[in-house]
Amino acid sequence: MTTHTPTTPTPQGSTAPSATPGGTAIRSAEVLVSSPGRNFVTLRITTSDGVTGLGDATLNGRELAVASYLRDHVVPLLIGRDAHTIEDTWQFLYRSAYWRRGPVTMAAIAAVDVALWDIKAKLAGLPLYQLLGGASRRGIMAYGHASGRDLPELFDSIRQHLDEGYRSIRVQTSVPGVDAVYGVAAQASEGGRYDYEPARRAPLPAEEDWDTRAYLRHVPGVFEAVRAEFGPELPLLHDGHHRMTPIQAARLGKDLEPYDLFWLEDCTPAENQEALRLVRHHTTTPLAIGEIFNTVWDYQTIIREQLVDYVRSAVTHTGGITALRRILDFAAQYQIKSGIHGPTDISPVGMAAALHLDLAIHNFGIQEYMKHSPLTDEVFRQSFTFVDGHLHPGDAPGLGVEHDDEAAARFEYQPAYLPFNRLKDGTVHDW
Ligand code: EZ4
Ligand code: CO
Repeated sequence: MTTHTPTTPTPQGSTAPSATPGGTAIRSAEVLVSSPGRNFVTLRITTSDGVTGLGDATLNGRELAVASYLRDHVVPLLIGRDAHTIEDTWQFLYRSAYWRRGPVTMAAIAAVDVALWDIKAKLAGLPLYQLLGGASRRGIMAYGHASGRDLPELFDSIRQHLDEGYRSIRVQTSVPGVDAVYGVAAQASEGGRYDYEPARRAPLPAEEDWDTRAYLRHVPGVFEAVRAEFGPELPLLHDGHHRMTPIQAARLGKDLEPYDLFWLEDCTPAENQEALRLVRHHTTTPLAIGEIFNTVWDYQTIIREQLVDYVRSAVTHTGGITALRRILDFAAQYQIKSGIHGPTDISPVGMAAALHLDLAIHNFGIQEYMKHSPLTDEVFRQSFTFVDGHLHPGDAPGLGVEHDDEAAARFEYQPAYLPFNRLKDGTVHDW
């Protein structure tokens, strides 16, 4: 900011770089909260020429905190700023808040960042990936979520995903003696689709149970059965969802080696980066981590010591395209690839942002992709395609997603919580 000639103070009192000619000053910014099947928070920025950009600000189970952060503390700072100054706006929001990092702050910054990239690409008349360096591949390999309470149900779910065009599959399974387990559909919903939605719309979180020893005994046999049924080629993934200690994770990684996993995700709680050293020394099963990380600092040790193989951050929870691009460029120097978070709590806006980044970067690994519900698709009109296991963001200018306000008005916000876990003796455990 100091290198800029001081300009007339903008309405928010800062000397932001002056708006370039052509009507790119930000005229308004709206926070749109809707619940088409599940809750989404969307930021829409409009320039003085009426060009709009969208950003996803959804933080599953804590949605209104980000809506307030944006509405009460960020939107007033955006009015009058030059929509083209993406980097300056990112630095301004990150540094001027003084209170740095954290999921709420970084989700809010991400929404602004992505909306400004959308606007810049629309003004250029180009799909966003062209501004990020252009396409580095023809399509984006995506994996879906198969699950089952027993092997026949799991095999059905895998076959269904193959029929839907998936060519890489995450496998989650019930554990004998444990009633409700993360990532396993309670039942085959109408139409036979296993639809697992982690955030339950209710005033209180659902309670699930957990037993790590039972899990460690059960899971290797499941992967042995899946390999026997589906053969050696199908890429298989598994999510440990932060439940193991380092030594337990090391054992699971070793036990799963014969089944050639694409990755084992979130094997230990993510806060302690050093925990991955022990796991890494004991197993060649590839590791993925980071869906709950917010900044590059959460990856500092992990990337420098090459303790994982895939970075799992979402564009939406890590400060946007600007910040995730930096994390992935850092990771690339250590042969670590992307595995961008993409469950249904990332809105179609957040998914589109991920796809443009996936297409452009060199160190792309895989993209998580759970199809959104038909209700969600009514509110968010998308232009991405999914063919033979590969996604493509499409070639519409910008992100390629439009928000239908009329449709959104039919779906009011409903309180929703992620479940949580207790061990058999009642102790709260990582979920
Ligand atoms: O539980 O996004 O890999 N994917 C996941 C997700 C997370 C949810 C939490 O909001 O672990 O399903
Ligand atoms: Co996960």
